[in-house]
Amino acid sequence: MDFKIRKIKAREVLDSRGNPTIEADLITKSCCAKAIVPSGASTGIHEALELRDNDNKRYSGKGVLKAVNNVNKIIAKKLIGVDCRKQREIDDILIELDGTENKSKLGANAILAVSMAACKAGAICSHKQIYEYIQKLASSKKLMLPDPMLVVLEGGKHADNSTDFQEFLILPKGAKNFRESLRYGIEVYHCLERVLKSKGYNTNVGNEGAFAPNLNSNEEAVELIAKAIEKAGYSFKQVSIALDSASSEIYENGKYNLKKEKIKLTSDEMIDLYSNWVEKYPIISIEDGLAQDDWNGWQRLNRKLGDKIQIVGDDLLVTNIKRIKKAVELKAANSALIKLNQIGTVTETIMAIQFSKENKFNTILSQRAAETEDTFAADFAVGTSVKEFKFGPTRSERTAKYNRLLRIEEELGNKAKFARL
Ligand code: 2PG
Ligand code: MG
Repeated sequence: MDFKIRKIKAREVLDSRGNPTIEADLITKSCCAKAIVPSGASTGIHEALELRDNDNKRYSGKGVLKAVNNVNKIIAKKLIGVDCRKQREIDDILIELDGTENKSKLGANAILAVSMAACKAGAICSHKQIYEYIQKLASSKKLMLPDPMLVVLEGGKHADNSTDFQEFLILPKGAKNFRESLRYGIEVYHCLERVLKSKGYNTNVGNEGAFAPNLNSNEEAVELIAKAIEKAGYSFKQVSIALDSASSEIYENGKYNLKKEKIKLTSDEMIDLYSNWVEKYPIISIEDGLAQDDWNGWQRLNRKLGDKIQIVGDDLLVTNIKRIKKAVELKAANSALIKLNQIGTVTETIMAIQFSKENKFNTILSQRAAETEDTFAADFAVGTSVKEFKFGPTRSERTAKYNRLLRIEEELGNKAKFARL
């Protein structure tokens, strides 16, 4: 059998927001795999660079032909002849070829498309499911179905005229397996639709398939979701609430601008707001509660709430071991959001998960605002046995991942461990 990479070919395709993104095909004599890269809306400044053309004559400057060219002309040449099952070697070559701290030469989008395609090809050539192959790469003890974490109401950069905070989520915790958890979550989502309608709010959805009504305040979102959970017949033990404030986006001159409330809060006032909400509502996780470089604020937030709920770093940590290490040392968070395209290779993402787990951080694999039909994230979550899986509940680019997880759960039968149990 010949597992050497013979050809790599990239092209420009579209993501779920109708913007260009990059797809790469990787071909050996024995197999062929393709991967598409997602893209963020509220991108953190410490993320690896997503290379765009900035040519305003095409797609308002958002084209990715430079990244495509980097794959076809530069990356392909270096990787031809390398065994596609050598994920680490491939990723090391990609990192070295780029040579920059944030992958700004070749583009993290170009690099990740190839890294993911190599991983899929490696699985096919090894006659393994992608999740099993990743389990080996990640030396995970078990294959685990994550807890679904569903975005049910969104605002911020993901929807106009909605809340300042970007995401309001639900975490079904009371079910005995993934399938049932997903059902709990979807039932609450549909109940929320009815609650919103009954109050005269619109039920159009934002980037991630969550409702984006024009509410009177940010807190009203939490109230309505709590109502929907009860109306759906669940207790707050069975289904609880999570937030992603994405607060780097509302951080202006040292204060957090809550336009809905017409107030600007300091870090300490934000921490008070969260503490108050955690007392009043069944909130068990807060992501990016403070801005990406407000390390002092994060330390105080984690000191105040970190032994009760998840304090999750997204823009703060950007799936980057160096920043996760800093958060561990400073005790600035207790959970890491993980996004493959924040760091740019499969190997570095796995290392970020391993490091987080070793340091007792919870790990949450997350979608981007712009997703694609690629279901790699579902296999990746099971293979690396992350604890939670943050994806919006509707629209095919999101349900594709949930449907893949349902198939994996069925396939694994009794072998499937569930994060909850
Ligand atoms: C986030 C993500 C995904 P974006 O902030 O967690 O929900 O949004 O892709 O816009 O960064
Ligand atoms: Mg986030």
